[in-house]
Amino acid sequence: MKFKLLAAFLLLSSYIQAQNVNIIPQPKSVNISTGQFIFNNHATIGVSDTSLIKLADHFRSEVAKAKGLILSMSNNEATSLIDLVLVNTPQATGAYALKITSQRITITSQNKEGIFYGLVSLLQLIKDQPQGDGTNISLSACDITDSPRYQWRGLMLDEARHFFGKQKVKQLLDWMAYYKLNKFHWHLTDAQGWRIEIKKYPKLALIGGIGAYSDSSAEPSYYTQDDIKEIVAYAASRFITVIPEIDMPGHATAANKAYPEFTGGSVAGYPNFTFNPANEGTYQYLANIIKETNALFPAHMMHLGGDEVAFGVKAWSLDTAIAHMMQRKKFEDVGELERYFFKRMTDTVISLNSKILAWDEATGSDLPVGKTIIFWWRQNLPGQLHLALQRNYEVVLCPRLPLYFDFVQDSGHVSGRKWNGVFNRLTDVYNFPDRQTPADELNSKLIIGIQANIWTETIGSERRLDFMLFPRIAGLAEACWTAPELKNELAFNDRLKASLKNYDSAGIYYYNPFDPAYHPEAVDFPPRVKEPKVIKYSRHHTSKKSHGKTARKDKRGAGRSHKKRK
Ligand code: TNX
Repeated sequence: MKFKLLAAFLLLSSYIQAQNVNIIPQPKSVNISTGQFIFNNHATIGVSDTSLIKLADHFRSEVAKAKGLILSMSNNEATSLIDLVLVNTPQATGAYALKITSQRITITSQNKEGIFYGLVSLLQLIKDQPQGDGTNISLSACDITDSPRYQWRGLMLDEARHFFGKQKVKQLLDWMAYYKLNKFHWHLTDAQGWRIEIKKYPKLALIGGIGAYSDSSAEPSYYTQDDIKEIVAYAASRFITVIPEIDMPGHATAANKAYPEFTGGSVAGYPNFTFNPANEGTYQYLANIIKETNALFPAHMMHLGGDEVAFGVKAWSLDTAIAHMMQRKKFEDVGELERYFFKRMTDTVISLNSKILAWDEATGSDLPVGKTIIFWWRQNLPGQLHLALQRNYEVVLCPRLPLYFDFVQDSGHVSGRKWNGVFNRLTDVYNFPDRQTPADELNSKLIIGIQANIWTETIGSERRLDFMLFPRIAGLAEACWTAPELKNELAFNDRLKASLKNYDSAGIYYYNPFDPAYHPEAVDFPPRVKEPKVIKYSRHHTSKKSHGKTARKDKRGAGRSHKKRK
């Protein structure tokens, strides 16, 4: 009896083993059938359309990297073992079907994105399997159909605070593609550094590029326009759109270091934080920057920031030229001036036929519906999300909780942010947005997707960047892609556990939530011991309407030192 039970157990467990289809993000439907496809050097690839050759090539090089198998292209579709087929039936962008039988593998989609994602799923299945005897990898026969929940599946990297460079960005794009993420938001300018070459204003990169958050005299680091083109092309071949962010009118210290004639002045803790709204030259200068930048990014989307202007805006109230301008224009407060500034610059973006993207502060500026995407980041101000939807703006959800990856992810970690003690565990990321967002908003068609943001004040090395990103990026992927009714955290954890070996073989220094001691926390800048809180009365932040009601509620912004804010 005992023996029979054991045999039944072994049979069952080998059956379960063979049944594993470890794909992250979880596809829409997976049906396992009987049989195995034996994958080896003989597996030739055929395409129904020459436009798919590049995708096949990409897949071939990934398989060669992962398993050392060299696949060849077949010019005869009938005899190829892996078929990529574009079909005419209408489908969502990115949707695909992947069918594995013992004879053949077929990927079909109506669009190239879909074929690409089908190949990514296949690659994940291949990577999941042990090599077998010699070079044979056996894949369970199965039928997968899949399509994404959201069309915006984003990741933002802040390279202004710390610069990582082309190789790291390419690696990041590889992993984004691996997880079917498709929007790379590149935060290229901020107070601590300007990271994009602008030919008309070379000092922006040469002088504005000096320094980093942890070292104000670090040698200039920035991307040349050729670098940018290279990255954009690299991303495009992985179906990732790159969106540059040129932050204005705040977070402008680095630019103002290079061209001080356009500074909006300084206040304690925020030297030259804004551009000068009373200097007509500022608008032309920024318009030229926007034009040059826009020409490098074929997506025709520009993020103009627009966040946290309140930090530097006190300097505006102290400047006589700005005061005169406000009188002339009959502006009631600096908030109105801020909106005027932002509107002018966004008009420039629109005149170039590009969409405007901006942080949720911009919800109050009268930006054109249909051409604006609002990034809701202040989770403590749900009213901003509500307002954006009410005004019919498209919205990307990227609330600090749980989507800021500069936040701590484990109670034992010391470096990184928390919000009143709350931080961003993998489970929080995974369960977003369904547990956290009110149903009527969640169901709004205007929510086009979600995005995680990696701010890098505390991240100065690739090792720590990895540590903060992996495996939360996997949780993000499933939050972005998988239909809510199919999400199953236990199953996700199993798939993730099984795939950690891929991080190991890629040399990724990841946080292991199943074994936190596996890689100790990567700390680049040991946190300073906290000073006791002193609550000061700050006239600027508690008074006036620079941001209307909402800003006043954002208490984190008020009266604290720069490093602790936001
Ligand atoms: C808020 S999100 C910021 C960034 C900081 C980040 C740190 C946003 C629009 N502004 O400037 O780097 O918090 O978590």
